[in-house]
Amino acid sequence: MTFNPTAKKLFELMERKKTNLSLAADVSTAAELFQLADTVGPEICVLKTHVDIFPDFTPDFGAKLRQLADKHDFLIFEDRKFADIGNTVTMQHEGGIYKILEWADIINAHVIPGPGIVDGLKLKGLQKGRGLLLLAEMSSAGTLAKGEYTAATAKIAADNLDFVIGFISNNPTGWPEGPGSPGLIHMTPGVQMGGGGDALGQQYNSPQSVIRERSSDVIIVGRGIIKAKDQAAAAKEYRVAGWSAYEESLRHSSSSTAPQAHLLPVCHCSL
Ligand code: S5P
Repeated sequence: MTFNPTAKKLFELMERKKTNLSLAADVSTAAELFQLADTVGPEICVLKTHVDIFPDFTPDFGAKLRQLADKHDFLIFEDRKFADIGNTVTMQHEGGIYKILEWADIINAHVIPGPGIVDGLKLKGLQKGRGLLLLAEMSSAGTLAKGEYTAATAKIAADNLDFVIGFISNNPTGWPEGPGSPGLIHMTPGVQMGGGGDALGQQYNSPQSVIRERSSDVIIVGRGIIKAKDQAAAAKEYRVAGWSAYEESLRHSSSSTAPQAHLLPVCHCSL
């Protein structure tokens, strides 16, 4: 069970808004991002950003996004994928022009450097109540994040339950040693209604497959929504598909002897 305040906020807002949809807001400008966040905000639990893709980034970026997060009740996840030694990631998290620590509720990291990366991010993140997702698997073809690497990631998470809130995963139900410590959240990218992939190795599964068959908790959807003619309608469609699959999982698990990891957030009473 995670003891992190951001995890608690996330579980509560998912239940309140009936959504396990995270939008991967990979648009071309910050102006478009703010517009998109305002349009689809009511449908999502988490807005995922790549702040370094915006040519019109300004120092008030974080404050503007936080206003939208408060307006629509969602969390902000900066998909920075930190991957360096502890000392360096501490500076990357807090400093530079983006000042991610100031505005992102959730960040993520590769564990390729070993557990020191978690210590480095925790140094400033813990006191601000931020949460960390570890990349245990990836959605792209030929990923090296599998098997022993995934198991080692789960172990690092288990050793840091004050700060690690869960994983970026692809198929937690297939992990040989189970999907990590109870209560950790699984967020899965590579989601589109029709499945398929893109020309650069991305691989898609449907919301139903990701939540029901692969036992994830949150679907991360980018181009499935961004490229739709009606983004609000597409976001609603993904929210309904994701949430009904999640509810089916809950019903199924309550009648099974082996509850899935994503049931445990419901008993967040001890957080
Ligand atoms: O393994 C991964 C991990 C991540 S965070 N595969 C991914 O695709 N992502 C991110 O999810 C990626 O950086 C992008 O922001 C989003 C997927 O976008 P889509 O347009 O393919 O849905």
